[in-house]
Amino acid sequence: MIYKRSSALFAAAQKVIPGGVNSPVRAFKAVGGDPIFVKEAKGAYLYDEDANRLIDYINSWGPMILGHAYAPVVDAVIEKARKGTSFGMPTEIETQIAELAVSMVPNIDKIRFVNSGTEACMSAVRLARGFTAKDKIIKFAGCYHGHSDSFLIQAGSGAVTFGSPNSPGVTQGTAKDTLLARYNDLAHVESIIASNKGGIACIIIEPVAGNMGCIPPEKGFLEGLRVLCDTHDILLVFDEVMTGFRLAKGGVQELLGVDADIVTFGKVIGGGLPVGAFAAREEIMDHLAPLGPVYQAGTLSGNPLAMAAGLAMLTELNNNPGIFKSLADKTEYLHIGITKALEDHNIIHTVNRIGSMISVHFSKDAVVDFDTAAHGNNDTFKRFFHGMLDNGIYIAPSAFETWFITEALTYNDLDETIGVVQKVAKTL
Ligand code: KE4
Repeated sequence: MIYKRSSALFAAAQKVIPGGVNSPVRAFKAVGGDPIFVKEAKGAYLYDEDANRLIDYINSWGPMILGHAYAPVVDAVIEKARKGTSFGMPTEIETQIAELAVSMVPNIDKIRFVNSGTEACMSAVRLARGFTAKDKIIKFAGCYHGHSDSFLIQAGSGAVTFGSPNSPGVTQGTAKDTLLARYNDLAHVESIIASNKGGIACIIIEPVAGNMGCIPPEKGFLEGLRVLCDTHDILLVFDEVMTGFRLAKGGVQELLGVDADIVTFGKVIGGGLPVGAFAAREEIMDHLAPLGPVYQAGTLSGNPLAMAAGLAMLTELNNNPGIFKSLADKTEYLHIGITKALEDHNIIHTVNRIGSMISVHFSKDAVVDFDTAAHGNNDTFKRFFHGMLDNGIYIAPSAFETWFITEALTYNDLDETIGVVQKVAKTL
């Protein structure tokens, strides 16, 4: 593949945008080489600035679940834009999408829209702290909830599990209130709760992890968290920014039958425009300003343009619930094909999959948490990534990401992808 124009655009971008990108993962730092600049996209395909066609397995990191430039979403945005893009005043469409989301997702009575998944998770934690009058939170190593200070915390000295900042600019004062647990390790969570009796406001988790590659919860893990939260008066926050409206109409709560107290959303809920949201039962949500004392606000929150995209997207998904099984079937087909292609060439690997989320790990161990995800052979992954890209397949430019399947993919696209894995496997 030729990437001349992308490289030239990247050189220009770096002069005026830090690292040439507006979000670090796009810079290809984990895989090397210059990032691809996209000119346009339609359905399952990206068209880059060098006129290469790429089958897209990232789909803007999740939002494009029905494919790029999906007509009902595009038409809704164009129609709404002609009537004004933002007023900073209430509009009917906010109520319409709120009513639809509440009807689709279990255990929520009310929802507040914001402009990103980060804002949704940051606000959810503030709400949990305000509602419980407790300061500490438990998060899981390898789970990503956006770039709010409370989340940019890495495991401190293992035993005590106190976090330490994993970014300059995050203070020790903030880090001390974030406790780090191991994903899929209920006993570890229990020990942290025992060491912080009465001080934990919430446990925030990706109920299916997507930021260590795709890691489903082991049987009983989420159920165990639910029991611990009920026993110790802790709120359970499901970060469904990735999984919401993707793994089922009602997200992981519906798919796996575990109830959360607060749920956060992003990505799909905005149909490709900047929308995040957080939701809960009424007694929790009514703690939010202007009703209650927990402050949260945003100039463009609920703006008509983003709401139009989100409403069109959720309406399509709500009216066609068969889409979720179709997505899962396509992902299973891809899984089987990738596994056979890599096994044919004796490539040590493991594939994690649930619903329309899948990831390939070049590791012999089962990938069940951050540590085992880190065991993957990153050099092999880099060769795999570039081999796929050079043959027209765009997968996540990091081994610590999940792929996102779009309904726009045909089985021919899947067969083409599997064929490329066969070809690339020879080079690994
Ligand atoms: P945003 O602020 O990027 O909209 O959402 C943050 C977020 C929160 N929770 C989960 C589970 C997420 O996956 C994300 C963002 N996901 C990353 C992909 N790993 C977005 C890609 C990026 O950072 O550019």
